[in-house]
Amino acid sequence: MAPTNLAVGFVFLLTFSSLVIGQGVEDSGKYPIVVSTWPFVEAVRAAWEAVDKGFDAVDAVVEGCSACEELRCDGTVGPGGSPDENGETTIDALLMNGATMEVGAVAAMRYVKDGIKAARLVMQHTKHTMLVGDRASAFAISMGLPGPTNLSSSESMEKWKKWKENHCQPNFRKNVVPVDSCGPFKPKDNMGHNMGICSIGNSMGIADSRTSLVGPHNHDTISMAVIDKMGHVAVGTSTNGATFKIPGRVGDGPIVGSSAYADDEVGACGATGDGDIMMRFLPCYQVVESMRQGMEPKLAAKDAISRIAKKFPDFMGAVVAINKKGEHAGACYGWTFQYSVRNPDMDDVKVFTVLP
Ligand code: SD4
Repeated sequence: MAPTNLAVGFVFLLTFSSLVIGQGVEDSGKYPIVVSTWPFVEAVRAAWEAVDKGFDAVDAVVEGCSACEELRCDGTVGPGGSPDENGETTIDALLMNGATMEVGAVAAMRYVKDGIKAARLVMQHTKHTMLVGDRASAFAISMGLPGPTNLSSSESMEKWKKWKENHCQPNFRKNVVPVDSCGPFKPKDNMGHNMGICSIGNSMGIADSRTSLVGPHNHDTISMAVIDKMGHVAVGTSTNGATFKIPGRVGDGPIVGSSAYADDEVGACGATGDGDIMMRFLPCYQVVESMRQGMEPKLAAKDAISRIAKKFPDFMGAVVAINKKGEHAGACYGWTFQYSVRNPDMDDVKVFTVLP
């Protein structure tokens, strides 16, 4: 969450929403229900309004995620945030229908600000699952979305200029020379493996380089799950990814099973955090499959997170799990996580806080 928004957001939460604090929070459920990563209260309200009116889960997810893109939630959803090494903003988004297991995704999409609507176009009007880069933008525009649009904002440009002035530090490169400038970069010689010596990643230290790049202030994705009145489940994710990423980078956002997963027979999961690490573990697929085997949402969420933490003790991330009864729980590692819920028992969106 952007630091400037933190204080305002906290007052807002206390005033308009219940704030529930607890570790591995779980709540007995009901549906329809909307669950979203982070205190993206307006997005959850938009999805709730849709599902309460009778929209199906897929369309409610699109309404909710679109609201966040328009609001540019925390600067990390929609246009105008997370500049890459070239100062450009790109968008990753995913939509999954848990009734049909159809998926639509766009990755590293340029010039189009409506990520989740582009993902819906891929799902509903192609036989593919994911389109990437400029070709994803061209497809989205050809199918009626506005563009080409400059996705930068004065904030993203300002952030990028400061980073350039700081010799492009920190950055996502490793095992390259030079280490202290903006490049051009070349692979570092004597990496070790050519000579039968075990190389342990980055000589600067993986932990140090990641923690300075990935943190609560530059890593908030909306990942939303909805169960509609018919009991159908859908999920969606939208993000502009990681700040100062290498152009071409695709995060976990559009990777099905990583940032989100849904199956009508079981429930759903949404994830947020260090996507470069998380996508190696498909945590949301893991959560849904664990629930299928009978695990409660709380245990399934904790298990998926601890599998990652065991291998990457410096990673930051969280998942929120929801079963088909509407019971939900979150788990996190490396940071405090919040997720938002609206169900028929609540007067308004409730924000749950999960401690690491
Ligand atoms: C990514 N997971 O691109 C996303 C970013 C994010 O909270 O903010 N997650 O790595």
